[in-house]
Amino acid sequence: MSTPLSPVEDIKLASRHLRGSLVESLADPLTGALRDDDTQLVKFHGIYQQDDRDLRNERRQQRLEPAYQFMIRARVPGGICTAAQWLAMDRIACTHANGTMRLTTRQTFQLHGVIKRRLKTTIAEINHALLDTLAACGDVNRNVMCSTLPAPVSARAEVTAFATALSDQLTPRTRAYHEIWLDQQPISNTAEELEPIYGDTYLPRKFKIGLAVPPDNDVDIYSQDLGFIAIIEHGQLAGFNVVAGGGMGMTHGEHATYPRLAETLGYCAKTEVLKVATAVVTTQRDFGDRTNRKHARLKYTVESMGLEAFRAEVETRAGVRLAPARDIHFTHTGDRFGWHVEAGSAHFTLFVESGRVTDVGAWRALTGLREIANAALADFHLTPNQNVVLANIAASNRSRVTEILTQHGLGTDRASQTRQLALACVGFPTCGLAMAESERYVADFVTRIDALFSDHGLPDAPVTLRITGCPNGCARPFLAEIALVGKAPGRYNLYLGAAFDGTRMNAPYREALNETEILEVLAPLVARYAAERESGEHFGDYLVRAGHVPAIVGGVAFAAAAQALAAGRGVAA
Ligand code: SRM
Ligand code: SF4
Repeated sequence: MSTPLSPVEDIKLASRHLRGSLVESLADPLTGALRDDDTQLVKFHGIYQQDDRDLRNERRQQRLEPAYQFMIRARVPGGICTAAQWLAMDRIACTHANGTMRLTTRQTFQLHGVIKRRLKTTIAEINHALLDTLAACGDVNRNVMCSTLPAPVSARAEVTAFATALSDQLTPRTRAYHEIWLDQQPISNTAEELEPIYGDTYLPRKFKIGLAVPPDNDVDIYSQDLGFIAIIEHGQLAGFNVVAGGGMGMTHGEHATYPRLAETLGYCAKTEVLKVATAVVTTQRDFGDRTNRKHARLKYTVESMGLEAFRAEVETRAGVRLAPARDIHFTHTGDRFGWHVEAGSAHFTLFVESGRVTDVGAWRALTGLREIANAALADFHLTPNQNVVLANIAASNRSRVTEILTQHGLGTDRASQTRQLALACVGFPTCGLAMAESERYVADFVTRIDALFSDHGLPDAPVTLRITGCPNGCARPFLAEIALVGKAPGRYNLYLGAAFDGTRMNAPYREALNETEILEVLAPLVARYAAERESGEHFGDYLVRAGHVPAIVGGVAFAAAAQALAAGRGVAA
């Protein structure tokens, strides 16, 4: 007997291209929630149903339904946004959401706390600002990421244009979004509507694409389902190395799930990018596992098929023979902060702790950035690491931008390098999957780590540190030199030893530690690093070289290391 399809497959199939009963769900005045099946479908429209977890117990005691609210995620290919769009999102956040904007690890905006009866207006207003939310979530290609860091100007613009082209090519064709949120005329026969790339049941699972421009690995290219690494020769974009099969998510204790780095398929010319991407997507559509959503990402498809068979399938479908990959060299993950001047215009990368654009005390990012946008002094490029680049600032406006930043407490006292590099996912109180604090904890934890390195004579050592509230991996924790992954309130699994340039994952090191225990475990390692490191050697590289953790190659090896640790067999270095 064949394994039944996952229930989400039935919901997608019956949905008439993502319509379901969303119109009826939205109109129901008796509940702040959507019907169960519609909570799955609404993700494809860029919306998640959530409830405020800080209020859960209180509401339960009062016999009230949970405080239902919605998270809305925009689609912003490459994170490129105009001042007018920034202003619109700011206004929408303050009118319909919780008054903050959340910049995400995939270069877009999330709004939290939108209640059901404001959903439609909110989505319509986002569209009015020439942004949308279609396919920001769901079993489709998500927001396409692209390096925001300086590179030869014309080549960078060309790479960014590919982010938009890939996004356009892989956007679902259903008119459901326009009918439900934008009141456009329903089509007369949905049975005749075509989804030429996805088909009626879309992909088995979410799908993610990124484009990187070496030596910057700000998009964490090896964490993507599909990555294009720009090959720039003499200042011109020649083509791309193609990598596939990356992903971060796993489940604690389920060793058939694991994070995995993408592997190299080969090199393609610029003209072949869309063909190759479409072939990878349709291969995943047809070969991906639709029975078990925990085994449905492309990384498991590549693992099951084997890289050679996967590459052959993609080449056949694309009608493209991939050439041997070109040499590439990455130097770092994360963003480069402060001013960069190139070709007559200036760019300022602003550190935004955990991507939360708000006003807190003297740090008034919401108001300061609003003032810059109001005066149209810059474009706003959202980075892959929850920060924002104020881009294309005319030379004559530079001093005015500096003045506004200073007046709002932005960019004057530089945060430590570790703080600037740190990532934390959203976690509590909105994420329904969080097991421990992340965004609300990271600032304090970085202070402890900075103190630890300082105590050992290493003030301001650049260390990549990432915290997530659960092992789904939204802040790409398995690519950090130090990662905390939530296990239970106040308890984290500790992972150590990823490469600073994002080319090697970390290794499972200890389980379910509280903060005191984490710092006790780290202290002797930091002491040894301070004493034994080679010139310029990063913490993660040292931990591997000195044999404190193994160099993990591949997702299966990661899972084996996690299993050994859970079974009490320790860390095999
Ligand atoms: Fe994520 C689910 C937030 C990037 C892997 N992610 C979620 C949800 C929607 C929780 C849920 O399903 O109910 C979180 C909403 C929290 C909230 O309250 O806002 C959430 N993910 C985020 C964001 C906002 C984290 C952030 O702090 O910036 C990021 C939004 C990205 C975007 O703009 O599109 C975000 N999520 C990621 C990344 C990083 C990336 O894509 O580069 C990953 C790891 C890479 C990957 O996909 O493998 C990631 N999110 C997941 C997973 C695990 C998927 C898996 O293969 O197992 C889930 C859970 C799921 O899909 O079942 C998840
Ligand atoms: Fe939520 Fe887990 Fe993602 Fe954090 S990593 S936002 S806790 S799903």
